[in-house]
Amino acid sequence: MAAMAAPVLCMALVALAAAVSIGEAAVVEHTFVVHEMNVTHLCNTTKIYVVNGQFPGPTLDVTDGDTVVVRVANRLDHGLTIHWHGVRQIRSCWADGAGFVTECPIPPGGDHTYRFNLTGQVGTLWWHAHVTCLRATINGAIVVRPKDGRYPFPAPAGDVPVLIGEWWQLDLLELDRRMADGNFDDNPLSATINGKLGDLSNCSGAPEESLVLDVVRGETYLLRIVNTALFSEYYFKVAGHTFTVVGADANYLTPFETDMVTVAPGEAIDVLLTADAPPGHYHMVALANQPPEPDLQIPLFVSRGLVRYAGVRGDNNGLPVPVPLMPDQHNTMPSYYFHGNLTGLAYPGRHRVPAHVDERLFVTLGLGSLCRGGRTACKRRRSNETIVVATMNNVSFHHPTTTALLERYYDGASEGVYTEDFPDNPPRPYNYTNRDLIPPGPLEEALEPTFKATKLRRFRYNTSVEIVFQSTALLQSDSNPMHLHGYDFFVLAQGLGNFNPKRDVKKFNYHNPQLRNTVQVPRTGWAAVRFVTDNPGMWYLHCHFEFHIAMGMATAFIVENGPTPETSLPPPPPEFKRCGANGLTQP
Ligand SMILES: *[C@@H]1O[C@H](CO)[C@@H](O)[C@H](O)[C@H]1NC(C)=O
Ligand SMILES: *[C@@H]1O[C@H](CO)[C@@H](O)[C@H](O)[C@H]1NC(C)=O
Ligand SMILES: *[C@@H]1O[C@H](CO)[C@@H](O)[C@H](O)[C@H]1NC(C)=O
Ligand SMILES: *[C@@H]1O[C@H](CO)[C@@H](O)[C@H](O)[C@H]1NC(C)=O
Ligand SMILES: *[C@@H]1O[C@H](CO)[C@@H](O)[C@H](O)[C@H]1NC(C)=O
Ligand SMILES: *[C@@H]1O[C@H](CO)[C@@H](O)[C@H](O)[C@H]1NC(C)=O
Ligand SMILES: *[C@@H]1O[C@H](CO)[C@@H](O)[C@H](O)[C@H]1NC(C)=O
Ligand SMILES: *[C@@H]1O[C@H](CO)[C@@H](O)[C@H](O)[C@H]1NC(C)=O
Ligand SMILES: *[C@@H]1O[C@H](CO)[C@@H](O)[C@H](O)[C@H]1NC(C)=O
Ligand SMILES: [Cu+2]
Repeated sequence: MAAMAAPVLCMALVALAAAVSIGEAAVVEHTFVVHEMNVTHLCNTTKIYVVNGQFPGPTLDVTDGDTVVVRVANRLDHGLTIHWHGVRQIRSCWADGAGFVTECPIPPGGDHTYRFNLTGQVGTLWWHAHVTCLRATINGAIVVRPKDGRYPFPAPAGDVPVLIGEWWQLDLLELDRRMADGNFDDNPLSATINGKLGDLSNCSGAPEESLVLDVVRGETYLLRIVNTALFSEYYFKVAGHTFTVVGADANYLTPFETDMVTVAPGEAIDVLLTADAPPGHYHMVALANQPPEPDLQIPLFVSRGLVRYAGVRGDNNGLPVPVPLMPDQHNTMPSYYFHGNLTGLAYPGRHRVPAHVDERLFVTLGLGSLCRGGRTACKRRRSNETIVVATMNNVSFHHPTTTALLERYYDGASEGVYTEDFPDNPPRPYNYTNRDLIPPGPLEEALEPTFKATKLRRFRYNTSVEIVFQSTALLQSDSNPMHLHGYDFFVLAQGLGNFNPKRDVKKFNYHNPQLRNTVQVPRTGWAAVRFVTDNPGMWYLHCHFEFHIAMGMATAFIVENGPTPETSLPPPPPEFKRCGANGLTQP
C-alpha cells in the first residue's frame, strides 16, 4: 500500500513534458527516466522498474496529427526498449521499439530518442517496455484526442485511463531468467487497477489501497481500459452500472451496451460510464479468467476498486457497497461473446475491407516441446526431459539476442540471422481442438516435438493478406491475443472449434468489421483478419501473453518498399543507434 519512491532520486525525475505548436499539429516532448524503485505491498518491499517514479507510468496525451518525441534515459543495469503499442508508425518502423526486432536495446546508462507521428488514430493506445517482463511495471497509456475535439458521442465530463495489470513480488528480471530456462511456474500475487491491488488483498488485516473513481450524478465518463498484464485476460465490471463500448485500439466502434468488458493483454477498450445509479458507492472488479482443467491452474487474481458519487458520506451513508456479480473464472464464453459483438463504426471516409485476397495464411497457435540438452529423442508429455515452448505453424521463434532484424534486412545481411520461410500453413494438419491433446492426453505425444528457428514471412508492398489464426489444444487450451506491430487489421469473424473454410467464410463481416492491432483468438477457436501491406518495414507479430512470447509464439513480417519514396522506408533517422554502437547488443 505504501509506495515508497526514493525521494531524492525522484525529485530529479519529474516528467518533462512540453507541447510546442506548429500550426495545428503539436510536437509533444517527454523525457522518460527508467529507474529502480522500492515499493511495499502486502508487507513485502519489492524492487520494481518504473518510468519517472510512477507505476503505471506517465500518460502520453496527444492530438491526432501530433509528433511525439520521447527521450528515454535507461538508468537500469539491464537493457530495454520502449514500444508504442498500436501506433501505426507509418514509414517510421525504426521508432517501433521492439527489442532485437527493430532495434538493439538501450544499454544500461544509455539513452535513445523515439520520434514518430500519431496520425489517423483516435482513442487509446499504450506504451510498454519490449524486452523481457519489465513491461509489467514499465507501461502507460497513450491518449489520442480527435483533432477538432469532437467525438462521435457526447463529450464526456471526465476521462480516465484504467490500466489492468498484475503485481509481481518476484523480481521481474529473475522472472525473465526463469522463463528463459523453461520454467513457467511463477505467478503474480494479485491483479492491479492503475497499480493498486485493491481492498480484497490485505496483510495482517490492513487492506491494500483501491482505485477510486469520483463521479457526479448524471455525468458520463470515458474509461480507457487497457490490459497491461503479463499473464491473463480480465473481466471488468462496475456494480449497478452498464458501459457503452465506443472504441478499441484507437478505432471507433459501433456503440455497444454491456454490463461487462473483457480485455485481453495488449487490448485497449474505450467505454462510456454514465453515473446514473442512485448516489452511493459501487465496487468495480477486475477478475482474471483462465481455461478450466485439465489445463494447468493458476490462482484467482482479482483487484477491486470503487466508484464514489459526490455528496455521499465516506461510509456510503451506512449502506453496504454493492459488489458486481462476476462470471466464473473458468467460463471464457463471456469473452467470446464480447469480442463477437464488436463492430466498427460507420462514418464517411472509413477504411474499407480489401475485397480481394492476394496471400492467405492459416496459422496454428499452440505449444510444443524440445528435448533438454539438445537431444533428439526424449520422453514427452510434460516429462522433465523436455522444455515446453510455444509455436506458430510448428515453428518456435528463436529470438535474436545480439542483433536487430530490421537492421539486418535494411543492410541485406540476413544470412545466419533469419530466413524467410515461415510456413503459410501448418505442416501437418490434425484435429487442432481435440481435447485429448491436453495432458494427460493421450494424443499429444506424436504432435508436440518441434524446433526453434527465426523464420519470417516477406510480403510485397500493397498485398492484401488474410490470416486465419487457429488456437489449438496442443498441451493446453489457452486463448491467444495476437498483436501485429505497425498495422491495424480488420477482424472479419471468429468461431469455436476448427476453422472450416467451406462453412466459416460465410460468417465474414465485410461490411463493418472492427479494426484492431490485437485480436483475441478464442480458446480452441479461430479468428480471421485481413489487411493491406501499406507500411514498409519489419513488423513483429506475437501473442501478447508474456509467457507465450518468451516461449516462441512469434514471428515477424517483412513488408517491402513500394515503388516511390512515399511508399518506402526511409533510412534510419539521425537519432537511431545501430546495434554494436556503445555496446548496444547487451540484453
Ligand atoms: C531498495 O532497498 C534496498 C534494500 O533495502 C536498498 O539497498 C536499495 O538502495 C533501495 N533502492 C532504492 C532505489 O531506493
Ligand atoms: C511527421 O510529421 C511531420 C510534420 O507533418 C513531417 O514533417 C514528418 O515527415 C513526419 N514524419 C514521418 C516519419 O512521417
Ligand atoms: C517477499 O517477496 C520475496 C520475493 O520477492 C519472497 O521471497 C518472500 O517470501 C516474500 N516475503 C513474504 C513475507 O511474503
Ligand atoms: C485479509 O485476507 C484474508 C485472506 O485473503 C481474508 O480471509 C480476510 O478476511 C482479510 N481481512 C480483511 C480485514 O480484509
Ligand atoms: C453477442 O452477445 C450475446 C449475449 O452475450 C450472445 O448471445 C451473442 O452470440 C453475441 N454475438 C456474437 C456475434 O458473438
Ligand atoms: C525427472 O523426474 C524423474 C521422475 O520423477 C526423477 O527421478 C528425475 O530425477 C528428474 N530429473 C531431473 C533432471 O529433474
Ligand atoms: C475434434 O475434436 C473435438 C473435441 O475433442 C471433437 O468434438 C471433434 O469431433 C473432432 N473432430 C474430428 C473431425 O475428429
Ligand atoms: C513439427 O516439426 C517437427 C520437427 O520437424 C516434426 O517432428 C513434427 O512432426 C512437427 N509437428 C507438427 C504438429 O507439425
Ligand atoms: C494497390 O493495389 C491496388 C489493386 O490491388 C491498386 O488499385 C492500387 O492502386 C495499389 N496502390 C498502390 C499505392 O500501389
Ligand atoms: Cu506489443
